[in-house]
Amino acid sequence: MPADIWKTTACPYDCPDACAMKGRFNGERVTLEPNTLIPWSTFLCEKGRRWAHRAVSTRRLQTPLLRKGGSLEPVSWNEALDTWAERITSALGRSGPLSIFYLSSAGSLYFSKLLIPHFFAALGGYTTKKGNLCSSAGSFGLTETFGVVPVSRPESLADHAGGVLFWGRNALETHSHVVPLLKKVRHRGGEVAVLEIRATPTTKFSDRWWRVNPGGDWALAAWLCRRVLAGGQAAPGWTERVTNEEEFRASLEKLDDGALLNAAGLSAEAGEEILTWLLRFAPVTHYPAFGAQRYFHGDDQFRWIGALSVLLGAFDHPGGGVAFSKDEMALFPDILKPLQKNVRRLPVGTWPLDLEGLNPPVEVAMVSGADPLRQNPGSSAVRRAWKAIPFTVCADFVLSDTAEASDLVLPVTTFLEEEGDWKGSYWHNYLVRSERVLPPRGEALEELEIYTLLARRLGLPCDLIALKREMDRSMRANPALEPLGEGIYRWKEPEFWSDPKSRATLPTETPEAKKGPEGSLRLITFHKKEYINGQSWDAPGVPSRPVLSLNPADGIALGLSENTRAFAKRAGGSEDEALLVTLTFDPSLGRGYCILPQGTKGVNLLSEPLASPGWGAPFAESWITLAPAEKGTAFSPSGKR
Ligand SMILES: Nc1nc2c(c(=O)[nH]1)N[C@H]1C(S)=C(S)[C@@H](COP(=O)(O)OP(=O)(O)OC[C@H]3O[C@@H](n4cnc5c(=O)[nH]c(N)nc54)[C@H](O)[C@@H]3O)O[C@H]1N2
Ligand SMILES: Nc1nc2c(c(=O)[nH]1)N[C@H]1C(S)=C(S)[C@@H](COP(=O)(O)OP(=O)(O)OC[C@H]3O[C@@H](n4cnc5c(=O)[nH]c(N)nc54)[C@H](O)[C@@H]3O)O[C@H]1N2
Ligand SMILES: [Mo]
Repeated sequence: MPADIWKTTACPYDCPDACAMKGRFNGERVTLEPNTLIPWSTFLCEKGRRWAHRAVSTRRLQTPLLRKGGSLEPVSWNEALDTWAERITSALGRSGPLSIFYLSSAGSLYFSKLLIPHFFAALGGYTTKKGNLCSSAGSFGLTETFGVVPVSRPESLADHAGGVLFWGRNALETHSHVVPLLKKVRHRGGEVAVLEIRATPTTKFSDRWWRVNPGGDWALAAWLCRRVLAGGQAAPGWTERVTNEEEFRASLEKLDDGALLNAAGLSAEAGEEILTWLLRFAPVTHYPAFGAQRYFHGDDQFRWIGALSVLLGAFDHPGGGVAFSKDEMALFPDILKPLQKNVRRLPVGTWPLDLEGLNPPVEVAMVSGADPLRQNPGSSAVRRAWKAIPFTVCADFVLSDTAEASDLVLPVTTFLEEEGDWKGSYWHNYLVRSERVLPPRGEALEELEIYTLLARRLGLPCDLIALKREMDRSMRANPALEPLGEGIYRWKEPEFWSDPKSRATLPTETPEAKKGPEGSLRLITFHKKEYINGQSWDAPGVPSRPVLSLNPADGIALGLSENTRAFAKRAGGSEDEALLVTLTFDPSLGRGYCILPQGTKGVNLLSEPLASPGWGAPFAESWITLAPAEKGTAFSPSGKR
């Protein structure tokens, strides 16, 4: 096959690695390969490679589906759009634009998704979410400390870091293209270390790992700050960049070393070992996890990690800062940002509870690139809220949990069937302009076209396809982007740490530790290598019954045996919310908590719908009880599927 039929594309996932790909289609099969014009796109991981099968999968939605007499029936686009437009018109007439609810999330991070709200701006307003399920708490804490979520460039870490400290980040599974960077640090004589609540592929890869209590990172960081100052080991220039040195010192003085180590779950010896390691491998890049900010005090976790990095010379030595995340759409053209007028926002973690009694009420809800019935905390509350909305619409390319429960399901194209969209990264500094690899499947339409057709039916002036062309033109003309060929661009993104204007305001308060009810275990859910978020439908080897692990001593204390089935239930939740799990014992875990992979059906029955500061979803503020599920038990909840 001639080389010129390879098209440029990029993996759409909410994954930092944002790999550039080459794709081609022979009329039957899609072939994907990594595009190494982005030097980090060295290979395609298993979940990314699967797009070749996903694109042509028989599981793809082929036609719109409309709920008729209880079940979803295939209908024409005309019927789908007419019904939808009618429901919107009557809701607008009764309750105004705030009765229209739009929910988007992390299904695809292509730039074009940011254009959809133009439709809602044309409606005159809408209701939507505030915060996101992913990074809100940590980003909030970092912004409070540094004024922004600080940008680090992977090239500077690769060239300058003496060590990398992962604060829980399970990079070997969730960010695997960072490995060459880690190897470069090691090649210079540096080390990689991890603070974790459990053994992971990342702890196995690393040179050192220490176990901390869930949510205990802030306390370790605060203890280290005290030790560094007491020992005169702080970087000489740290005070010049700090706006509140006196207050910070005063608040550190009030803290108690024993209480901090206890909250961190570490011995004084382990603390000293960590300090010695940090000083030996300075400058160390602090690389916190999304997992480490899924607590009520997720913001404080990152404030204190930020403070420690400043004391250890984040501003003095390249490679010494915090690397978490950044805005992958930072270059989305400002003039194409939709107008945000008359927008009502509900916290992403609690909207299902907040909908009740809301005035004006939500009458029509539409979801795009999101599966709240699987991925939001508190699945039973989400399901109840979704069912209570008079008309619900879900755009997806497969029948997600949310699609299955909606009144109208719209089949969308995947990125592989779309032309001229853009994808950035929340880790590296390259962007991709993607091309169409294959024609749309079945009757699937591009989401922007669907909303444009709907706007036309409603008589609204809103052409999203035209806006996308404008976005593409504007991106191509952006002087900040250096074209490397084949639709791959490099952005010399300014780095926070090397900017002489950068400042930090260090934390002066410490959080309270939350405790669960007697006899319950804290539940920590984590991401898996094999699939991303809730998109597990085509991942091989996912067990039909989720596997929950706990410390063997907790298992024995609760009268549970390994490799048996158990019902897991939210402490205080009802029996019909229980989830049937397989139990395993994991001695790498501490006492009082248990772990379960996220992203399969039913897992979020066990999490609490809550909002943390910064409008994050604190999934780890969930406590569960476990009961053996012997044969013949009367306790047989619906969650067992
Ligand atoms: N218990 C627990 N729950 C969690 C987490 C956890 O750690 N524990 N993690 C949270 C985190 S970090 C995140 S980011 C969220 C992610 O959860 P969501 O934001 O819901 O993301 P996904 O599950 O990846 O995808 C949602 C849907 O988008 C669809 N989709 C993909 N591409 C497109 C597209 O181009 N258009 C449309 N219309 N649909 C598309 C997919 O098929 C899928 O059904 O989950 C959160 N939920
Ligand atoms: N293959 C794959 N890649 C992904 C994803 C995926 O689902 N699959 N999801 C993508 C998305 S949306 C996101 S947000 C990122 C998530 O990337 P990560 O942050 O790596 O993922 P998590 O699994 O949420 O959390 C990482 C680790 O934090 C640990 N942890 C939990 N609580 C604490 C704590 O209090 N302190 C410390 N030190 N550690 C703690 C958990 O045990 C877990 O191993 O990955 C992205 N990449
Ligand atoms: Mo995420």
